[in-house]
Amino acid sequence: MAWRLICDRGQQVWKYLKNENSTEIYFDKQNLNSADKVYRENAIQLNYKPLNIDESQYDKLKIPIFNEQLLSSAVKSTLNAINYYRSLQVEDGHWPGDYAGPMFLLPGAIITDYITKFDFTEEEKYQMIKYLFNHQLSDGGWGTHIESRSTMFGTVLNYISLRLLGISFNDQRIKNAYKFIQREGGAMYAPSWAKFWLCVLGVMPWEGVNSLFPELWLLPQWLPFHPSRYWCHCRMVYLPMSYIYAEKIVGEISPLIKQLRNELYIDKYEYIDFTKYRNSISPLDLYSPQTILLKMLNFFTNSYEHIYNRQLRNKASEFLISYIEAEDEHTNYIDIGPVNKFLNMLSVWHSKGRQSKQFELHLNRVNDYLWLSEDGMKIQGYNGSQLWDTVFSIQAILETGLAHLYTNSLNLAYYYLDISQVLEDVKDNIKYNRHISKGGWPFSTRDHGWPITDCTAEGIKTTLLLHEQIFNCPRRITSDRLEYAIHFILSTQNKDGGWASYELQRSGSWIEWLNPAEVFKNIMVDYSYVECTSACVQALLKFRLEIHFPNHRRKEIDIAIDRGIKFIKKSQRKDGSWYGSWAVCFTYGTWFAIEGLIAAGESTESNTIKKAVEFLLSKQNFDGGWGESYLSCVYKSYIDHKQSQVINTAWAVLSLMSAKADSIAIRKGIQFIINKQCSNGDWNQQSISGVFNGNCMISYTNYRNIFPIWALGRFIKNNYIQQ
Ligand code: LAN
Repeated sequence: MAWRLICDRGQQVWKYLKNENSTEIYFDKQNLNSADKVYRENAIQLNYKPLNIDESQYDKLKIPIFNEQLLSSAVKSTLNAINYYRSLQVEDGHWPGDYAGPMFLLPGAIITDYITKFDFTEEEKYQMIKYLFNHQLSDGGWGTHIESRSTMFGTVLNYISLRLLGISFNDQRIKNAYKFIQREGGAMYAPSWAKFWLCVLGVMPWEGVNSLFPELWLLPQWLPFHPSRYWCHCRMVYLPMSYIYAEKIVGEISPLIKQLRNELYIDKYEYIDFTKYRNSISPLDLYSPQTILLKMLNFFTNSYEHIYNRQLRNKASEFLISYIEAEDEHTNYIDIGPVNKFLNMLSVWHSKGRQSKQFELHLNRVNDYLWLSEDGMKIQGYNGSQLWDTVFSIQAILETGLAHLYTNSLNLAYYYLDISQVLEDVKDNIKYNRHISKGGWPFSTRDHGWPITDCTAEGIKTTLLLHEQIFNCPRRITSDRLEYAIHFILSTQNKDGGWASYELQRSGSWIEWLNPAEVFKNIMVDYSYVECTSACVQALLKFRLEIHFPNHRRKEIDIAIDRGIKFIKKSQRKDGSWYGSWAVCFTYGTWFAIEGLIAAGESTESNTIKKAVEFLLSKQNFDGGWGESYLSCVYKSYIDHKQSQVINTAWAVLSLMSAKADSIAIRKGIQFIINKQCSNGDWNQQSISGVFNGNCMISYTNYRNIFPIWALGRFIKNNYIQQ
């Protein structure tokens, strides 16, 4: 195969090797979620060693064999599964995987490429075109993410991307997309995040968007609506957007741009009064409508745009660009996510120039976001999910009680934990509204460096587990590093007792009234989440048990745990479930809640647990599995998937085992997981399982291995101990 993934301390870069044959890998249009075949087939070819499982091997491994069939097949299935999965681990210890899914990210990269002429390679462009066509739907449009129905957000941006990549207007597939856009009334019905890109590209005048009021950043920080209080993702996206808006950056108006102006609208471009359409949005896209309050504020800021003071605007621009540069430096030019990555890059191009050192540094970290799968090349939702997949993989393998068989793999994974912990706060953290970082773990790599509450919690848990369970563990993650991690966790607990994702909640939830993004919910501040809270509580509990730290901040930890548990209980829904904000959906949230509660000593007879168990049991399908549609996340109520999903089943079964629930339901679930396994130890990729902001899905490719292994492992361990 001509493409290889090269990894270095978590950084993932796809390289095209000119001398090797390129083979196209088949993309199954039935299942729009990526199965990550390119990486996996490469890795399996290089690393896979067949595992000869016969009954006598179990004796050697000192696993008791019972006459009982299910247990025996569970053991077989687990060994086969780990044998396959460990071949996917790379030398720096992490498990790479496709972390894409959103369909509005690649356009940002392509538009930035077109304007700044940084030039993706021909091979990359070829794969991007393949990706975009692979995800075009039968009505000619594209969704907001790979499994969604067509939206204007997806269609307008991806249409433009293909045109910029050189696809002709006469191409039938482009014509179909063109018709879709025309049917929906033209590109002025795309949401504000798409309109922003249209303005930058020069296919919509800047009057087409509401004012971003760049001076907002100069107001005093104590104001409850000051941007420094927003959720870090929202803050870091609106930061470069405000700069670009202040400077009204527009790329060169080439003949192609002029053509696009004629393709995107129904009326002639010159005759359209774009100010009228600032708030227009297709019903296909509308998820979080603009409030009356926001519309009123827009009225004022739009009016201010006619009379603004040039000096003040310059001051705002200067402040914004220095803030953008600080974010670039803090993250080694990766930036917090793929949206601000390209917006920052464009800002730096404008302020420092194409030949500047800063632009060069940006260019070096573009590839961190690219991923290649059988569906083509895409921009991922983050620079990878390295740490997150690794901590879960470790826990899944350890759960089987077979750590002694996998010491190499676990030692390598420990190495990744070691090199990815953040050991310093960022420079001028207070000036740039950054919480402390020291001791925290990020979701991806240390170079990225934004620490996250639950990633830190899982980092602590797995470090302690490995210290306990790997023979001769080098213990490079020293006590003081763990104490800093605990300090990070204690410093991020919210007033409501829960934990948010990156930082403390810095303003009230009323601020959601000002959310300008019609396609996302709950983006304005960092709220407490059941998943993050449960992970943090579990980490504190595990740390408290350690003989090395018997009294370290004992009182504070005790109180933090109590408050966390209260938050979890308070957020249980009437039907006994918990809403999961970061994966699909109630099975995920409920799994986290149950694990946290049980770890904290909640009785399995308590009402809270009993109701949760009842909820899960009521959702089990006839085939023994559980299956939740991603629409559960969107509509915040349980929606069945057509088919049982292995990942949902694993979460449900793990929860039921923790809650010591009905063993028949558990056995049926385990049987379902085993039945679904492929002969090489893998599971087929089913529907997409991650989500953010209620409305956008994201792939977690390794979940299809991690969670079945974890569930099977717990099943074996439970039965092993009991008999
Ligand atoms: C993530 C990925 C990780 C995820 C967990 C750690 C799993 C979660 O428990 C807390 C929230 C967090 C950190 C999270 C938040 C939202 C992110 C960053 C993402 C889903 C990855 C991509 C997404 C980001 C917002 C995508 C860029 C799009 C914008 C709307 C800015």
